Amino acid sequence: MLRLYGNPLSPFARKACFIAHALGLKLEQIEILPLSDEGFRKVNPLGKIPALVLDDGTAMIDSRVICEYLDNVGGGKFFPAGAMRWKALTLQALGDGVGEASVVYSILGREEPPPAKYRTRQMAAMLAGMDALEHTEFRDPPLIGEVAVACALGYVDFRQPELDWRGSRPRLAGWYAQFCEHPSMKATAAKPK
Ligand SMILES: N[C@@H](CCC(=O)N[C@@H](CS)C(=O)NCC(=O)O)C(=O)O
Repeated sequence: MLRLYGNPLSPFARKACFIAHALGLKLEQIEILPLSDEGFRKVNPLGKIPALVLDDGTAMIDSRVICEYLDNVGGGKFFPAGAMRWKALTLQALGDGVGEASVVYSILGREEPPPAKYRTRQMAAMLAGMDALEHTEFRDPPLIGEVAVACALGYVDFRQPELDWRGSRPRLAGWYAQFCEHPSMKATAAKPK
């Protein structure tokens, strides 16, 4: 059994859950909040989710490694070979970067007072990243890049609902609305508690 430490809200954990769902792989999901779980460092010394633990105790960390491993064991096609690979990995890095900026922006917002300069930098990364995505040709069927972008946008909607990113990015908004219909997006959407 594959054990995934994650949280339904994390855009990075969602990537792994999306790939597993799309490939019909079963994951035992262990829900944690990494910032308040010091014991989790035994699994991932960095204290970040997601982390995947195999039957033999091997731990894998970072969604990029975990997603590629799941794709490999599930016989998937989310990580292509050849020239397409670098495009897909670059798009994954861009999507993850938007997600990471959104995560950090929201964590910094909880500080008193919020560090304005560093938050502004995260917001700038988020907005410029989405500007670049407005001009991206997305693939169908999706590769890992498309999955990363969609998980990041879902997280931005959750954490920064006031951000009208769709207004000036109609192509990205249209693509995302359509991608949300993917069965694995529906299956991995965080449910309100
Ligand atoms: N590059 C990592 C990023 C993972 C990450 O930043 N996860 C966040 C949750 S969304 C986390 O665990 N944060 C806790 C911390 O930074 O201490 C990945 O792709 O897995």
